[in-house]
Amino acid sequence: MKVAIVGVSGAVGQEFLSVLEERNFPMDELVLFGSPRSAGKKYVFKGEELTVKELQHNDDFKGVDIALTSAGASTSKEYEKTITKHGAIMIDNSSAFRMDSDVPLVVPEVNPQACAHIPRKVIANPNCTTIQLVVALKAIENLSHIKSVHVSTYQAASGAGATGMEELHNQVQEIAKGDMPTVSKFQHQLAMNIIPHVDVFTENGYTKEEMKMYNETRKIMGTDVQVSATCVRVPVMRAHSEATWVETERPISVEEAKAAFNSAKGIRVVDNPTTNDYPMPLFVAGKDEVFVGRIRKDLSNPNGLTFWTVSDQVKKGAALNAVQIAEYMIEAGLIK
Ligand code: 11C
Repeated sequence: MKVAIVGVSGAVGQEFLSVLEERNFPMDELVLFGSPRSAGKKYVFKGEELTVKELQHNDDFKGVDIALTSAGASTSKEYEKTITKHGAIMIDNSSAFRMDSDVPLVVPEVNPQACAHIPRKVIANPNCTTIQLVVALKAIENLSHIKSVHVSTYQAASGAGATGMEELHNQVQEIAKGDMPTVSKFQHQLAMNIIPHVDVFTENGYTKEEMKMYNETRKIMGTDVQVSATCVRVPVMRAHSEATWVETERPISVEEAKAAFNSAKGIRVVDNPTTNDYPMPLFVAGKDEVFVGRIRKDLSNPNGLTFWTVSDQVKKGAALNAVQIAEYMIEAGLIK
């Protein structure tokens, strides 16, 4: 098994390295690709130093079985054929192909069966906000069909990559020194602030990030669920949080929901108001699961339930989900 990482110098690329090592992913060889700027950089994997090759239109992907790509949507579009032409399966973390009808959009806890049909040899990894939402929704959908979802996100700086995290870190230091914080990556100062604006606005007044939650959730769940999202950037370094309200066909009790979350794959329930226990980004950063807490009835709707989720955006929201797709495909005999 030969694996390639494309975009290895970015936040998700670096996370691919640590997730593959942490999970002892079954492979014989790992090759790293990056932009001309990161070509030549060296990274250590399992004690071995690997050098980043420049991503180019050549035959470098000959012999590669799985390519984990996270170099932005335009790079993914430009290099799709170069990566897949010799048979490599491209598991792509960008938004380039997510809504293409011939590309499955996969969260292994929800719709692994979609991996069986890959006419373009491309599988898309959903947006991080969608991944944690659908892992939680699936547990409820198994009890009763979800008709609608309202969700408000609290998204960490990590969603904007390494430069987003760096900007928040620098702003905190600048403020502590009494200097004016430097703003470049985000639309406004993020430290000591929240910004109700992630990605660009679309014609209907929602942002692209909010529309990704609408479209991607429907594609992954394979249902007609209605989704209305408000996506907000918060001054947290890593791990996104979401407050979610669902309306189901029949009323679901808190006990039923808790039992369903407890037995669902990929979920850890932390929900004990008497001891102030609920998921928080500070404690979820670096962990694999989607953490669920604050499970309660929606007071405005007898068929409504509300809960709070937190998940590491760089890990389950990106690199880990892609690696889990690859693991599923190997287990299911869909690769080799
Ligand atoms: C953020 N969710 O937090 C975005 C980043 O479609 O893969 C991920 C963008 C994407 O800013």
